[in-house]
Amino acid sequence: MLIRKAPEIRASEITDETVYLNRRQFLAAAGITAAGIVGQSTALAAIASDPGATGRVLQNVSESPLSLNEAPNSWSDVTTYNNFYEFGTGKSDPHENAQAFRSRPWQVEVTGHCDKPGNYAYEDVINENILEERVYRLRCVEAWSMIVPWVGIPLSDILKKFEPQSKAKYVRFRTLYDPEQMPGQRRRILDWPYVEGLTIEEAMHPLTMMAVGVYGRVLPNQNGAPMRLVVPWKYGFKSIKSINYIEFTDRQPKTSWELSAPQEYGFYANVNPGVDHPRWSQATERVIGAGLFAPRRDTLMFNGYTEQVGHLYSGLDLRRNY
Ligand SMILES: Nc1nc2c(c(=O)[nH]1)N[C@H]1C(S)=C(S)[C@@H](COP(=O)(O)O)O[C@H]1N2
Ligand SMILES: [Mo]
Repeated sequence: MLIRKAPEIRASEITDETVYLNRRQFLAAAGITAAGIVGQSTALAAIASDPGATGRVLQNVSESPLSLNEAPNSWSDVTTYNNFYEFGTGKSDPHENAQAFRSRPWQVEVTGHCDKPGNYAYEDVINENILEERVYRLRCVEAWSMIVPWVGIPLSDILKKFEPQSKAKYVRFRTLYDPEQMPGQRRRILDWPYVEGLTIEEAMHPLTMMAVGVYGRVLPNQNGAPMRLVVPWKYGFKSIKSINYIEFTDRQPKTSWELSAPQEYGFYANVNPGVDHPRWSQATERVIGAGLFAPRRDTLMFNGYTEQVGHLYSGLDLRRNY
């Protein structure tokens, strides 16, 4: 992955000091208690007046106690500063090149060690009546971060429907392969299609979610419509977008970045400020939207989720298993 030098940062990113309402403030302003509501996303209230926000509003979104109590980045940060190499390697390429992408109708192939394999329609995989909003920090391996109000379903709820067998030790995911729609796939930047994987324990962990929306609305294409993984304690590249294939397997799957540069990217990719990328430090991160002169933020072990996920890695050498 490329890191940009300061002169390549667009002016719009620097001046984008958009409405940094404290989350509690906007909850109060919207007349909503911290206990949460069902029916409308609270983040949605914060951007109700943002003319840039697009996409169908998702109904029946409940607030999750697993959310960070921090203000999310702006709609514009979340939907125009993206990594999605199928649509180009620049940060604004996905937003520019994914507009015409057909993310509906959508089929997902489910295969491997489970009792209910098959081809499922989006609607069979995602029950839009049980959506949750989860405000998580996204920490990219390139050492930048932002806070995103995702909407989705715990991945475990989805995977259980396919009835995984005891031989299912890992779950492998794949992005759609369609070079006609995805111009980045016409160039050999990666060995397409993009593939990712998790251990079954990681996949079933309550923090792991399948996102289908952001800011209370259907996920924009550039964010991985119609469904993408969100694994908040791992580097962003684990959160594979536009998934159309899920496989239960007994062998640790190879992932796209591991295949492309095994000395730089491993299977686990847990956020770890103590293990530097061979080409840059992982100790701190640039906070998107904070302004050019804002101090960098200290990166936290497991992106701040040590208490919740640390046990998954007891006995694992995190320096070797990067
Ligand atoms: N299929 C696919 N999924 C992907 C990527 C990609 O290039 N292709 N980029 C990853 C990286 S590096 C990051 S940081 C996140 C970015 O998610 P966002 O653009 O929604 O913030 O998506 C991840 N998922
Ligand atoms: Mo990333």
